[in-house]
Amino acid sequence: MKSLLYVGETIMKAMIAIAILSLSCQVMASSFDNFGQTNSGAADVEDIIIKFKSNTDVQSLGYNRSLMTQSPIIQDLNIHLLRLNPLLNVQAILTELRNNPNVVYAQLDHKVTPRQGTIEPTALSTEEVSAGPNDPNFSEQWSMGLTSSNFGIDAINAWMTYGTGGKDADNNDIVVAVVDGGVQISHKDLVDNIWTNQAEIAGNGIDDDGNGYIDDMNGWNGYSNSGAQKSSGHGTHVAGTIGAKGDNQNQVAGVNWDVKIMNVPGSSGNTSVVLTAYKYILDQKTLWLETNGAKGANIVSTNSSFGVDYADCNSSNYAAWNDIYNEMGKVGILSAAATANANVNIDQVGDVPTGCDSPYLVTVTNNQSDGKRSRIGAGYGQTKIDLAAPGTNIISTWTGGGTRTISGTSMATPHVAGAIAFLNSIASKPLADLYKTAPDVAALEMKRMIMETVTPRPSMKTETVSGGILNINAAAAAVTTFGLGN
Ligand SMILES: [Ca+2]
Ligand SMILES: [Ca+2]
Ligand SMILES: [Ca+2]
Repeated sequence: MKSLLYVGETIMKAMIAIAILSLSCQVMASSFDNFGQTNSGAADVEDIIIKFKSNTDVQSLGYNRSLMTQSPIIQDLNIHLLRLNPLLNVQAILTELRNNPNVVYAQLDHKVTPRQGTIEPTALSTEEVSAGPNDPNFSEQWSMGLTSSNFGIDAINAWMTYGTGGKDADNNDIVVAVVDGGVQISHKDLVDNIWTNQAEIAGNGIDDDGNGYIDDMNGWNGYSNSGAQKSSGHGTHVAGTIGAKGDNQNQVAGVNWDVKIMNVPGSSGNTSVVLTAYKYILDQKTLWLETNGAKGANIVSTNSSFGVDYADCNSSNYAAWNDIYNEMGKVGILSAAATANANVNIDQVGDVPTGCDSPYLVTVTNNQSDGKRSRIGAGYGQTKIDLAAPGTNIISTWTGGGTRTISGTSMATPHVAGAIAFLNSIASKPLADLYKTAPDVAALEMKRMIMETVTPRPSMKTETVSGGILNINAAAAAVTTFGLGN
């Protein structure tokens, strides 16, 4: 029995060894995938995002209808989703499509994931708390202060000097689109600051305002491609940092005390879901500009706290991303984007979207209160990561009506998205006008001023483009005097 057992053990060990060998081959294959030319979302990505040069379809390019179905994602830009028959070799089809003269690009419909991390504690000084709003949890919002030992965004000084949000110099609402898991729009500290489509009537199945979207009361759901609302803790947290109502004796204060938050769920799942969400944002801003503010929404920033790790955004594999950020940029929308929650050099390993070349992205890493990049892990890159913002131990609103303290680049980025809206609310008349006459130029000027006014940090010289942490008080000095000739 003993020897038999021993033999049995030997066989068992051999089997385990074979199993481990085969497992590590699979792991090698999948990590090669991450750094290689396909995708990091792996096996579940079988659909293709395609952009045609003109309004056409794959059938007219010679593909059989039974092998490929096509549905529009952004019709105006000729961007479609192709669902392939599983018998087809996706890589071979991709290669064929990319070589077709009628195709601008073709890429896989990659998976994207939210960028949230773990939890730890910090607080504002008593002086800072007494200078700030009356919200009971404000003392926990270290990210709104700035002292020699607490590297927040200097919001308290900005609020005291310049204002606390509200409309632009031409009396227009300022809108931030939260592309996330969804915002709880009924949350008591958010409800006053939720964007509402005034010309739409809820639930009647009619596109009352004729903007192309039925029952889009507060935004658009990229998952269901409908006006149906959706909320998540993550999205609600992001929204609170951008614009929880300030000084209302309730919970927390956002970077803006008074802003309009558009709820555009669509941050996880596939790229096509994200594109559906962005399309709504692009359409609303385009309509707003075309109708001189009568319709649509004055969106100045998106918040994008999600992505694909280790992906080369500027390769043909992810071409849709730069395309959509550039299209939104043309109508004056910057996109604040969270980088990976890992200590990786994005310049080297790549990232979607923070490795993307589009100049309309503002890419954000996560700093902790001592002014260093977060020890829970946060991407960096001297050419790809624009700046840091506080993302470690951030208290904000949460689903169910309360608050929660969490960490991640997801929590850093809404400080930047909120800042873009805040800075619009106090911008000089020339800058507000530029946002209407040359919105792309205005957006890039806004980005430049944010980048040039960061709180410099020695360690961030080689880790970010700007070399520091978002400082909205210093940025406010720039935007309030923009174009005034002094
Ligand atoms: Ca509508
Ligand atoms: Ca309706
Ligand atoms: Ca509040």
